[in-house]
Amino acid sequence: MSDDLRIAVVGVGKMGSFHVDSLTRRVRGARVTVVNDFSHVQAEKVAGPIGARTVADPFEAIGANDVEAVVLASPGFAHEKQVLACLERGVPVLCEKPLTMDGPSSYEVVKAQAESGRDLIQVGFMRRFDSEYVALRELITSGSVGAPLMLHCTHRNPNVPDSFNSEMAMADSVVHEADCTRFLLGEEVVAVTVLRGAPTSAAPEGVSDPMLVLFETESGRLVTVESFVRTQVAYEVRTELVAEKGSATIGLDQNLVVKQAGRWGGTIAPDFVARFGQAYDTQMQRWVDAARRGTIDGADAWDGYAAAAICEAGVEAVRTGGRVEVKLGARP
Ligand code: ISE
Repeated sequence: MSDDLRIAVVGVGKMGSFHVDSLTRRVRGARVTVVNDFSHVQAEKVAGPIGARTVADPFEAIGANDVEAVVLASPGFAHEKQVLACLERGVPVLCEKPLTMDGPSSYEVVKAQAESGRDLIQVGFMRRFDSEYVALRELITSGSVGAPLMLHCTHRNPNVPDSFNSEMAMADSVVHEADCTRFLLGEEVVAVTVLRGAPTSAAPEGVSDPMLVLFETESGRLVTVESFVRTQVAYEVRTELVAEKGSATIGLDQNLVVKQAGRWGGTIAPDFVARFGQAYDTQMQRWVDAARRGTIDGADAWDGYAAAAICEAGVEAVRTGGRVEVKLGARP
């Protein structure tokens, strides 16, 4: 349709090409017009079948005349300058996590957006759109299980590249629980402690995998996170809420239990795209609808900043093995 929102997708690796597919086949009211990737071959492979054009420079893609909104799925270290370029041009941007690589640079982005006077930045914390997380949040806000006291989170990946060390597990994986804690409990995280336990033999020398992370919130609630990225089994993300008058668990992979030929069982998701595909698509539709109205609908720049600050403290806790406080600047 001619009034479709015209979108540039910057970075078309696993996540970016999923977003292109989502925008092309499942999301209404949008069209990918420009594709950028540091690999020209990859950009062509993704752009060709949908009739989009490729642009070699990400900033040229952000500034193009046939682009009204931007999806950033480039590597995290590239986000800061690219997000600021979107702000400068005044186009809505859906930026994959992390917003930037550390708290101070994310805070600069928060301030730059406040100065621009428009909410243009949404951060891709897709679990906020997953039906189970939404149901858990509704359960908490309904008050039917009483005040929330603790969360116990499990975050397991079947495998990751050898370069994925303990710091990356914090910044790339546990960042989701940092956001979910804030989303579910509605308060800031004030301290992070990390316990590095016995590692799996699948982990490279010196890498603590699994590790146990503890978040403390403003009101003193505790959140445990088991981060284990080399289980060699499947993708498992669970959260148990412990409240004053009840508890609730999500992520049990129990939607389809099959009984067949003397066996009983179900399937488990192999990776995060399989587990959170619905959440990614819903997030994209809501972002497109909001961008067409000139706003956002999901995690904002402040949420991206808070998660970055929590992970920065978490990375220090990984290195020092101690308790590290999270320091947040004032909300502009
Ligand atoms: C990946 O980048 C994600 O965002 C996934 O949701 C997470 O489970 C995985 O550990 C990360 O590497």
